[in-house]
Amino acid sequence: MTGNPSKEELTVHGKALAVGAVALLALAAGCSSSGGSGSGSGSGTGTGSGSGSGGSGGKSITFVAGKTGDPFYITMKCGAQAEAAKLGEKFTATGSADWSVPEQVGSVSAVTATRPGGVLISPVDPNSLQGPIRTLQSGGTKVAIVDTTLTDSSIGVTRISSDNLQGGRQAADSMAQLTGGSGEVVLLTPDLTTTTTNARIQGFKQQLASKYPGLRIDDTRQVGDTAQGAAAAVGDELAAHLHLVGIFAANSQTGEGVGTGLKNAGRQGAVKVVSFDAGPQQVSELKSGAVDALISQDPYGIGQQAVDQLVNALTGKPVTGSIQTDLAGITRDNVGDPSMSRFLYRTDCDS
Ligand code: T6T
Repeated sequence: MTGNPSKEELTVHGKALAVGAVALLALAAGCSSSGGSGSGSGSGTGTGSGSGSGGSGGKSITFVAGKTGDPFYITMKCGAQAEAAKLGEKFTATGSADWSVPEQVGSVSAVTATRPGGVLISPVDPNSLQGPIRTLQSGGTKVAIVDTTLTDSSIGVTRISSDNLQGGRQAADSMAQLTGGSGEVVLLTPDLTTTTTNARIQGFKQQLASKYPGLRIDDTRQVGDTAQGAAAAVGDELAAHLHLVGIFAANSQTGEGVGTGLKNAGRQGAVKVVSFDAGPQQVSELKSGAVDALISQDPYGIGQQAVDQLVNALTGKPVTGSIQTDLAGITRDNVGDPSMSRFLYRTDCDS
């Protein structure tokens, strides 16, 4: 991979980050294409038309996002697209606007019909996408599973993601520091099927059980993958738990809603918030004080590395079967640090 080298102080893999006062604990794919001279359009299925003079012999690489408008996937697309362009490979991106099994199954079928050389995909469900992705593979396409995972870990030539279990533990460390390690906390998650958010919740719970017995989880709420769902849940939780000291939101959308929910209830600042991811709105809420810490991923690097591995697979070079990318703990104290910039997500590839 050609991304920024891991900085020792930012690398999580078991190490806590110590940056700032709160010891830190620690894309649309809207369908675009590049590499060669590709172009793509809209949501649904993107098709590229680049000339692709790269080592794979003109085969294209396609990204299937979990949710096209999500800054996490937009940033992943930017990394994949830049890497494909660098290697001279054709690139297209597709996906659906919602986190939806039927829509992603439709995207995979449409992509399968185009017989791409390689596909990087974040499956929105660990089981329902297995059949369609096996069919894609059996047509000769090399597959990289990125971010979320499948139950059958033999599918794909490589799996690339953050260490989400460790990220959940890191979020718990952050919560303990922010709250002094005692009181009631609530966990918000989009659903109970997404592998990444499940691992984060599991890591958070494990860390509380082993290190912070004074922090008690009062509720784990499924709020849907929307800020509105999270904001409404925060209102309910504040009414039900008068002594709430903290909220952990397991991804961007849930994190975006927490600040609104707290502001609506006049409890901003009184309840500490740790959220996964670092979309622009999350970063702005961190700066304004609505949110206290972000556990951020490196989606750009995930996209870059997936393209590298797919090109290796297509050109007969050795492929790394499993890659974990870095996490970073971001607070008001370190958010402006240049070393954090690769952990801040984008809403377009030109910024
Ligand atoms: O947290 C990311 C991603 O890792 C997860 O699988 C789904 O939610 C996000 O896209 C953020 O919204």
